[in-house]
Amino acid sequence: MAKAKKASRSAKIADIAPALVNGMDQMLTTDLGVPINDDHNTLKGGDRGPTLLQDFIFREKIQHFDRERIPERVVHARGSGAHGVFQLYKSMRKYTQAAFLNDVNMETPVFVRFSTVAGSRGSADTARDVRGFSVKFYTSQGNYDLVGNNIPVFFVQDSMKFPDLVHSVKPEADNEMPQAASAHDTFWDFISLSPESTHMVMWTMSDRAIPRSLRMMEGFGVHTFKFVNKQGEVHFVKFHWKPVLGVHSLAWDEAQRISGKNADFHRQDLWEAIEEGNFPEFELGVQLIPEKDEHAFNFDLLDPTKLIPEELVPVMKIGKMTLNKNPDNFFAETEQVAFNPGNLVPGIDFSNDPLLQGRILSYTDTHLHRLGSQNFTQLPINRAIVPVHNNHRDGFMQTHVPQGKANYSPNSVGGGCPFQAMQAKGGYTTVPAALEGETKRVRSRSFFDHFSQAKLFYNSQSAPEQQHIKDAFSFELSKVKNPEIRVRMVNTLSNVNLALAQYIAEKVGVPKPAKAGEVENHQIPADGDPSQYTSLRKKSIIDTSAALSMTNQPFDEVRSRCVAILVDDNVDLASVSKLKAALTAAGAKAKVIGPHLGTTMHGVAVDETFFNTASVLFDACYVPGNAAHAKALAGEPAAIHFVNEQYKHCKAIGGGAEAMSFFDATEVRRDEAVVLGGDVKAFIKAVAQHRLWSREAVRAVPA
Ligand code: HDE
Repeated sequence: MAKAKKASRSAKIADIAPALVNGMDQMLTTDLGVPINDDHNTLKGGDRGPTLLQDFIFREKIQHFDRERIPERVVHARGSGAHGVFQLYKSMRKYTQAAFLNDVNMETPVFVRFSTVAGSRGSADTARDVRGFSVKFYTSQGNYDLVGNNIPVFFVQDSMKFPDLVHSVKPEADNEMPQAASAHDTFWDFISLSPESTHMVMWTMSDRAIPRSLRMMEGFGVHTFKFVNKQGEVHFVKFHWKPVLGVHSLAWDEAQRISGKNADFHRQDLWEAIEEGNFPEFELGVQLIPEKDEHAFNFDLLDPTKLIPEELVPVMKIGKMTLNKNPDNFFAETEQVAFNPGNLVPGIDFSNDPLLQGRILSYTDTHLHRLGSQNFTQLPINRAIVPVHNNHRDGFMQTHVPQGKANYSPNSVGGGCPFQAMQAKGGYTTVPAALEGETKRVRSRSFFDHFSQAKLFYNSQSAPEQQHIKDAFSFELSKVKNPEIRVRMVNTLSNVNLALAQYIAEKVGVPKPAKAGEVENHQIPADGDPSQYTSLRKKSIIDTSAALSMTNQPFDEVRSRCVAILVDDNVDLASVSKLKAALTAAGAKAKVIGPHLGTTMHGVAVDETFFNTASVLFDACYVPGNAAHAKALAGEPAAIHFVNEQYKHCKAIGGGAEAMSFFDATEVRRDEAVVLGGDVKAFIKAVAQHRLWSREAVRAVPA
């Protein structure tokens, strides 16, 4: 009866305003559907009179606008999102009952948000920082979130320390400076008093912290989780994301310049790649450790400052995520998405990692504050794709309209619904785990080896990568005003590598250490005995791990690489067209940079000008054309600067057979990534090599 009434009511409305009801018309209305006749002028008492309070249209518009912002995330405020799908290669049924990891025919929708950590929502993309790598899987058993980073370890071992860490890295409390940067006193003060952070800062001072693209970085679940199969058997698991395009970084000087030239560099790169059909792809990998081998390593699996070297436990690739759709609306999706490492599905469980345990609380708490109501799970981006039935009711911004009286369990008035899911039908059960010992506020001694994996990481880097780490520490610590902090940090680093510490000491004006110094751990309880808290000096199980160096990643792709073709007004159309065709056929993006927009004298369409763009926004450059063109371009200082800067940043540089005279006017010296003479194939190969880092040893370009 009630249903019939409703239907006849909407039929009537449809008769009166059909377009308004079915949403086919774009007529401007108030939030309650009242058509608006004038949206440009407030209601006034007379032509030049005051605005009247009775203007409900104006009041609604301004009051809505006044409330448009929600609190930004305390960390990871700056982020970019994308939709996609996850396709399993290999069933994991043997290890986990998670349905999306069992059936290779199932395609699971995902939403991903990449982020920086320290900067605020409007900060630049290319800051030196950890990148967040969060994935929400909308599975047939509810939502599962893998909320990781692009670095496999973390700064602190216990969630109690997270607010301290974050306060120290954020802009300083008195003057709110610097934005999105760890190069300041409070961060290094905290780090130099917390030896457990040493491994992680080796990573953040490496090129991993300045990715070339969000599409070209690894992702890690960081913590150890558990896979549980139908028989209740447990395997510990570490999650990895491996980018199909390989892992590539920017140069630090380049990253800083990009921050000024295009603060949205990564966001735009991700957006354009998806729009152009260059869908970012990441393979999901797992490292599996049988439960019985929990103590098989000389570090604790529960310690989030440790990784499991791939040489000890190989990464098994089990599926691929493809990001194939940009969000329709930034706020509704990327800003309102609520990730939570506590969102599990049957077959996946927590380990006792004390950092993970704290996160289980923190994320929901954050969402309640940021999104304003426990009903944030009803927002389209957070909603499960399977039906949700429970007795949760009411609250701010409730959008469900439950039917009937049964809002409690057990009930008979609703036929006992919703009823509990049997384990055999996929009802979530926590895997039984033995607990031991007394209640204690403590850090396990098994977490006290603070240097062996920091050493492993440093020793595994190629020579240019090690130089970049030296440079990054020298840069960051040179920004630290308090010399005591610099001394303390150099002392910490003397435990990782003495030559590294000595190099940095010289650069930041503090005494060079003669040997590895004792490191004080200040994270001890008020009544703690400091001798019980000194770092354990363990040796890593292996000396180097190839997987830790970016040099050992794939280098055969130019797909979506951005190549600048530099032209003057008299460049010939044929040479540009041929070059463009070859680059595009290889999958690269080619953009013509010229003296002005429009077309050149011989009809070459110009995409960007020397005035509105910059060399740092391109992966490589090429000077085409004939001798006259090369000579004319040599008279354009911006073109000379462009090429010199690309050379300085170790990029591939190409030139047509007749373009030599242009290069004579530059600082470019010949090496394997400078391909002059018109061999476009060889040039494309050089672009795929990403950067010729060894060129930095020259350090001769004043660009
Ligand atoms: Fe987070 N973290 N975190 N974190 N984190 C947040 O949650 C927190 C940690 C990570 O794209 C916040 O919704 C605590 C490790 C990512 O929306 C907050 C601890 C790792 C994102 C929070 C950690 C991460 C966050 C802020 C120590 C890598 C962005 C806004 C116990 C494995 C998610 C929000 C997105 C966001 C708390 C440590 C990754 C405050 C307490 C370790 C990728 O809840």
